Amino acid sequence: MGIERLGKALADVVKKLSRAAIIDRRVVEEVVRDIQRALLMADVNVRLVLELSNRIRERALKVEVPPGFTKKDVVIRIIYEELVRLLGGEKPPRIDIPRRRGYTIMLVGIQGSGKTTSAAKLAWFFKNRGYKVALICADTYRPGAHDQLKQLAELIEAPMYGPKDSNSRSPVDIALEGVSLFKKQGYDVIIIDTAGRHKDEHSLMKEMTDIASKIRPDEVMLVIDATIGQQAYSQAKAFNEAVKLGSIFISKLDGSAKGGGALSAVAATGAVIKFIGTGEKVDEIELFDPSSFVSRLLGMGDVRLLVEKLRKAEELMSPKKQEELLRRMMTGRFTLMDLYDQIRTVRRLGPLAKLLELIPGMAYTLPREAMEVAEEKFDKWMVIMQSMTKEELENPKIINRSRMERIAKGSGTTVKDVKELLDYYFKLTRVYRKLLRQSRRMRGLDLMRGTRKFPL
Ligand SMILES: Nc1nc2c(ncn2[C@@H]2O[C@H](COP(=O)(O)OP(=O)(O)O)[C@@H](O)[C@H]2O)c(=O)[nH]1
Ligand SMILES: [Mg+2]
Repeated sequence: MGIERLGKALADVVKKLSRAAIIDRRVVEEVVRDIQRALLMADVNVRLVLELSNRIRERALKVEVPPGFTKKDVVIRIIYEELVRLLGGEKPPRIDIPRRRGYTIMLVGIQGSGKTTSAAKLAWFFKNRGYKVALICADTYRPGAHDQLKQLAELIEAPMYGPKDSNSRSPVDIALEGVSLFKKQGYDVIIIDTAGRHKDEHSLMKEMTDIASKIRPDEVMLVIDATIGQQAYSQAKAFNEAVKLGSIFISKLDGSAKGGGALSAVAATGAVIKFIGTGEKVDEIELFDPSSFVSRLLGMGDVRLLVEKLRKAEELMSPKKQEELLRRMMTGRFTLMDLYDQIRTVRRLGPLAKLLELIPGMAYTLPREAMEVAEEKFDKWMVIMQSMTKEELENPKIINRSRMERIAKGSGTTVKDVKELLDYYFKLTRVYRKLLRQSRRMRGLDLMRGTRKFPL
């Protein structure tokens, strides 16, 4: 099953979810089974599928849906986050190789996985970023290996080391000579291409171990073919046992490539995917970005935006945030600045009416009909507050008639508008104080930890 099919299968899961009236254990189980099926058909390793689906199940059963969102949104987020997490987290890997130190990258992988092509791609990539790059051919096994890399090296105008007639030489010696030569010449990045086929797997792995222990490369990069399916897991594991892998290059992630192999290779090794190859040409290389990979997988362009919004909403209703707010209110330190922050956060989140209840006390101070015009009003208030001085925002009591006139003029509003905002602010602080007295009387502050709304 190709990567598009996996995406479609996951999208179907999500669709099914949105039809469900409630998310109970039965629905979650069904969804988890569908996800498992989709991942297995995409060649993701069985153990990994179980691990992933267990985590998704566990989180989905505990789901809490912030106002303004649907259960579907929250479950998409869980699937997205678990997949991204597996792939090494949200940030794309950083390429910050030091200059002039001869940073060595040793490529490993079986015959045909794309090592030689990827070596040239990497050289092209780093050269384009201003690095001095050199290549070494330590594949003494396959006839023609030398010429293939030589041609590519000429194409990108990088030097290449390696004897043409190499089958009498040891790959360890060739690699050692090449590295010492290029280090002396002050190259920044030295890329070593290796063999991928031997009489048996054991002798191949031994050769890799030998080269790595002599060269001590800064980074061993596994090149793995995205189209090989279930074998990806055992292949990656075998190489990782022979030489500790630092990173992964997924080749052939173009066309009908399977996505699951990539996931499995990561799971088998704990190494991060740094690059993907998307074609046969030397410039068809991309830095791997886990979140865009997973977004593509889920077939939804805006999944990242959704996750972002959900996180903000959650932060707003987090007990910690509410408690902090309570403290500020309690000590009379809830200022217009705080109000401004709150309104701005809420306006960024989108549909307002449903989100209003995220702000403690807000729903009690605004009458029903006010909710409907609140969006417009909030925008106006933000403009008004932008025309205030820092001093006025921190200490609204000083805003007298003449200040009001200045603020109204500066914000293109009327004194009546400014007064309305201030009335609202003072009303809000009064409500806060009252709520506080009540809640303290009723349960004490500690009991409010973890509650979403005020215990009225
Ligand atoms: N479509 C596609 N083909 C690739 C990619 N990388 C390598 N290949 C092809 O895969 C085949 C094997 O590549 P090669 O670099 O010789 O693999 P090696 O044996 O590991 O050195 C060649 O035909 C390459 O053109 C890729 O990202 N996309
Ligand atoms: Mg090769």
